[in-house]
Amino acid sequence: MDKATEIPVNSFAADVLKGLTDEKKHLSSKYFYDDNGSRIFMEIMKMPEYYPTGCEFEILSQQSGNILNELPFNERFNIVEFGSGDGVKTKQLLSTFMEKGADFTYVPIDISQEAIDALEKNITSVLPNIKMKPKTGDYFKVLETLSKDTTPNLFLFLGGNIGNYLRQDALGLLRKFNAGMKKGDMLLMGMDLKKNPHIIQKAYDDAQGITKAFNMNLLSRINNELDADIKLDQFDFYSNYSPKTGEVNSYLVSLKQQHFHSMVLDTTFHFEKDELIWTELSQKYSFEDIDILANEAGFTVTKNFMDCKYYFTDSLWVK
Ligand code: AVI
Repeated sequence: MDKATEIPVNSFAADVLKGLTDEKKHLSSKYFYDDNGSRIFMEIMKMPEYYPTGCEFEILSQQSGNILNELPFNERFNIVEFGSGDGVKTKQLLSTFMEKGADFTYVPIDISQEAIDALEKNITSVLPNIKMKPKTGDYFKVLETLSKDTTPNLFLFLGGNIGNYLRQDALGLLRKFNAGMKKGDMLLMGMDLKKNPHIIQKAYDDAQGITKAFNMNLLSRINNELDADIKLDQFDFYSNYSPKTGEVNSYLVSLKQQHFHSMVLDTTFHFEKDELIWTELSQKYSFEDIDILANEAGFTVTKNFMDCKYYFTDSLWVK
């Protein structure tokens, strides 16, 4: 049996094997978020250089009343959140909507039951009267059930997560969201804006090395989960923002010609000196880019809600 058939498809193991044997090496940023990586990401969100979290918090704490005013619903509606995380920012929107007397049910969706349980506890401790129907599992299965009932929906996809998808994949995901939505349903998209390149560069290459540790965690995962012998100090981290394309691309860099072996994959991986492993795309958008993406996915942009520095937008779209 060859290696490709021995290793289950769609697993970390299969993706590492493919990513590190392709001509241009790559590892997906979706694998950043094991327990350790999620902890490092929390640290990133607290860094002064990493502005998106604070900007989106500001938007949702100060402008949720304006967001509510833009919703065309005059009956009960659902607020459906994809990948809800810890809910710190969403809480701002939910509490304003409740203060203003909006009649809604909050439906957070996450693949992790643990994350959903923590979120429910967190939200109900401050908003005990909230109507909440958390769902665990696949976004699209939940969308299918929601599209069968006539209640209008406001969908939330916050945090700038769309920027971590390649253009075609982002479009594919948004088209799938669109297909599961009813005419008149709304989508609030967190999107990071193009800005002074120095600000973006610092956010993804901090002096303390927290973002480096976030990326290096991929190599630790390979060592721990795939029984490998990568020497972590033989790799560095490099991240670059290109104002021309709006892309931040992040990489691990091999500091010398070297190899490592994984017992689980039964494979030795070779690296040239200075060879790169591409780890992440974080796309930044202009308002024109946002319009084009929304239109190509079947939406119209209703309004953009920005922080006071115009660094980040929660962009409200209608189907
Ligand atoms: C989760 N995602 C939106 C973050 C971003 O800004 O692309 C992940 C991240 N990568 C480095 N810093 C933060």
